[in-house]
Amino acid sequence: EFHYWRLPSPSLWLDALQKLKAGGYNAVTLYFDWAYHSPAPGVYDFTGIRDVDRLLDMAQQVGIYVIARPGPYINAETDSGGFPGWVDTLKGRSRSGAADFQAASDEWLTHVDQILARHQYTDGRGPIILYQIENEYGYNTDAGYMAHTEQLVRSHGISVPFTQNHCCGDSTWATGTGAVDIVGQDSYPQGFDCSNPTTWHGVDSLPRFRDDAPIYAAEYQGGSFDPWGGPGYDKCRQLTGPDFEKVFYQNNIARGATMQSFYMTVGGTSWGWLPDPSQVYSSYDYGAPIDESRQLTSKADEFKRLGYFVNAVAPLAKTDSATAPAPSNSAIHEDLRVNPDTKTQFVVLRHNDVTSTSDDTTTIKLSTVDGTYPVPQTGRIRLSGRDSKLFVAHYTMGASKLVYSTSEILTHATIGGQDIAVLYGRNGQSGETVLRYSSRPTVTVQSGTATSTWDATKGDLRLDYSHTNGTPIHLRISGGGTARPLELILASDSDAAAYWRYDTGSGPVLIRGGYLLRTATGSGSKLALTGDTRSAGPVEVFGAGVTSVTWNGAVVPTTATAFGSRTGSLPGPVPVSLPSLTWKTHSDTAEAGTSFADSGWTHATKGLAADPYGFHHGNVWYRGHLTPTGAVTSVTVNATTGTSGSFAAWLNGTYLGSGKGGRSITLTVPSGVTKTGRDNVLAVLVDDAGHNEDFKADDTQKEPRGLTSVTLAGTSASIDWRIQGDLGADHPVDPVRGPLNVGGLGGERHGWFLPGFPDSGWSTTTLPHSTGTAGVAWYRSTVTLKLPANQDTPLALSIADSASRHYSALLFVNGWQVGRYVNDVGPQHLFPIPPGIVNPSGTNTIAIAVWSKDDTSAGLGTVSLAALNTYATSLTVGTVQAPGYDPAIYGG
Ligand code: IPT
Repeated sequence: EFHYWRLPSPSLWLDALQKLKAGGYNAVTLYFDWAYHSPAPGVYDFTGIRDVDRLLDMAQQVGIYVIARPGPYINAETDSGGFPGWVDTLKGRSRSGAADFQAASDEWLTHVDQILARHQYTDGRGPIILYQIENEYGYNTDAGYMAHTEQLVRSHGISVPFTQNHCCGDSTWATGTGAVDIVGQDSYPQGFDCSNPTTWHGVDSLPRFRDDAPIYAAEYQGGSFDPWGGPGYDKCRQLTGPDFEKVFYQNNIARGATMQSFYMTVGGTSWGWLPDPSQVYSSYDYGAPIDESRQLTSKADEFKRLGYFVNAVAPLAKTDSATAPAPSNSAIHEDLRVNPDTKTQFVVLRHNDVTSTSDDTTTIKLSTVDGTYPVPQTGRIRLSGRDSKLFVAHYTMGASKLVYSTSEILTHATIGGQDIAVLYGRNGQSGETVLRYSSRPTVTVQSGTATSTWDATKGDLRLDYSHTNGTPIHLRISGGGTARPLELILASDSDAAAYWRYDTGSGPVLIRGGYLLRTATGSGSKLALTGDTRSAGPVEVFGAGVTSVTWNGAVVPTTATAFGSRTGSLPGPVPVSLPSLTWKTHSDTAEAGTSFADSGWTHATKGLAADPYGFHHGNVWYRGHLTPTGAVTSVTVNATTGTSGSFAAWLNGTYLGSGKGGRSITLTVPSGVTKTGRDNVLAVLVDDAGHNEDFKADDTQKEPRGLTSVTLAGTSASIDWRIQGDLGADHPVDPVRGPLNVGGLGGERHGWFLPGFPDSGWSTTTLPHSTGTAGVAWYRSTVTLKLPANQDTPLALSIADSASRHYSALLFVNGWQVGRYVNDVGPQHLFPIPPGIVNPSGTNTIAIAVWSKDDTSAGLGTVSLAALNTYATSLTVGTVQAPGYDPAIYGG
């Protein structure tokens, strides 16, 4: 799973897709977020950062299939689960056949299907192979709505099979009205609490919902989200680390799954007001194999080992469950699957209790058409701690016949008159591979150590060896009646993950080295490679007849090896240095004062909730006018904001205090503040942190946002309210950054976050800084970058401060709200900024709106730019064009 809408820089979509493809994936599931495209009824945008046509073209170019998931409901820890703000104001129940909702949903699907229909595999025109209707639609279901939606989508020319991802609730959509073609199961066996990252739960089952459809793990846990105040994504990455991947994903194969999608595979950013408030903060890194700043983690290595195997060993696509004799060690569980056509066997071993961390060894018994074997014949199979192994037996591996191996298969290919197979195992553990020949073959151990034993009766060549980090064993086996020699590479897990396989127009190539191989194009003796390096280092190339290699356009001198490959070296990146930041500041609490003119604000005639006025995202100001006859002694305020949201109140410009959303608070009014018999202004700033999801289709996303109640002590005067939110409301003045970028702070309405805003009148300051006054203050920095060309340098804004200071902040880079920081809650302190948003060789504008909750700790800690890494790359990144400050729009 990858979310283009969590990466607002289209060039980087190609980066993500290339990393998926290179990492062994043959397909990607994509949610399409309705709210991201539609600020108002009838208004849809599919341009720029919303250009999904371009995204699907990229998928086609990269050669990766797409499972499209356009909702209309998507959940996804995003505001309203993907419903636009305007949809939350409809009367009829969402995700039902209620006329108003149905019409809205039809409108979205009509727009998005028009694009999706152009990219279908069934028409030979694109990558889309499947289309998901709705999302985890199990509770409160309406079969009429489901059936209607399917009919509508078909009428839009969508011809690929329909899927649904069952999670819970009664309806599975396997049969009856509204049934889909392929029902998958969503499963997150580790849950979403990353605070105990070594605590595992048991394995789960994967049901087959329909006899005529594959077993589909529609969303299988690829990481976990993390809430405000949570333990952070490093812990999530540990909870769902390579050991978890290995055990659980191989178990899915053992259960018969032939489709598995991993949620999330590419982390992202819930930039602007995309986050669903109760589940996530700005980072949607998810502890995923590819992290929020698009870097490959050790989890990507495990996916690669799995993906390369799935792609290389075709008989895996059609297997039946079979009964295996019990392993010698009763702590070990064995699953067996057999391909009914080829009789190839797949053995999956794990601990009975997958949470067990014990170090166990076992032998197993294999019975295949090649005979019956105690496996291994020397030594034992080891499962050291939380581990799983998937062995293949009776398999035609190119021109060779694999009887069995206790090493796992990464990949194999016929390249230039020889077969190459890469098998791997844990560092320090032994392996045994048996191949069958009609006569004794010639075995040459070219590097490392292995022993070979020939059994003339059976025709078995048995190889025994140990997997060792840093020293892959190379064996050449020729003769023996086979059509081609086999170059067998026996590597450790991590050395195996260093290989890249690519199928070019002139056949497969296998490359070892580099950080990432993006493309490989072969023509005759020439092989053109593009990719990334983190440092200079060696490269090895297996390619049929290849004598000349280029890397990112430059010739790489290479020499031939005894293995049939060529080796050379690749250049690395140059170091990056970043300037320190200088700051200007200005306060932004005019809206709280008595002299502020609010006559242009919307009169709150429809109640206090913000959504009915079109203010769906971000901060909202309220100004209430009252004429009390006696002194107001206290004000009791409540606001519904979503978790992590807060509010603050002022009377006649005097700060009364603040509260947390959803909790009523009584704020004392100091004496002398009330002006009896005259106009008084009670100003309240509310931080609407976003709408809930609608997981059970019961309209929980419609919980109102904004002020919910205000009562006064000391007076019975009524309050006449006016409300102010983001400029343009549901017709945002900046359609490029779109409806989720800004709210209604004065500085947001006046363009203080934008490049080009004239801040010359602001005061110069340094960070950390104390303002001494609760309320909102802005900080701006203009910084010139000179990042090295042809390098991918993921940058981040880094904020540090003592958690004893009570403030939150909106972080803008070049006008884009890249994150929301809550100093006293955390845990996020590092906010990645995607290339394309950053100007790598010129001026960049950082603007931070800080909302301090008390006078004593008001201000901002230290803020710096950090380079998370740098890679020499072939990736080219286009600047994301977006408007700067325009006095005609923001000057009023
Ligand atoms: C499942 C949702 O389908 C997906 O959108 C996302 O929210 C995911 O969970 C969690 O990140 S719902 C879950 C309860 C199975």
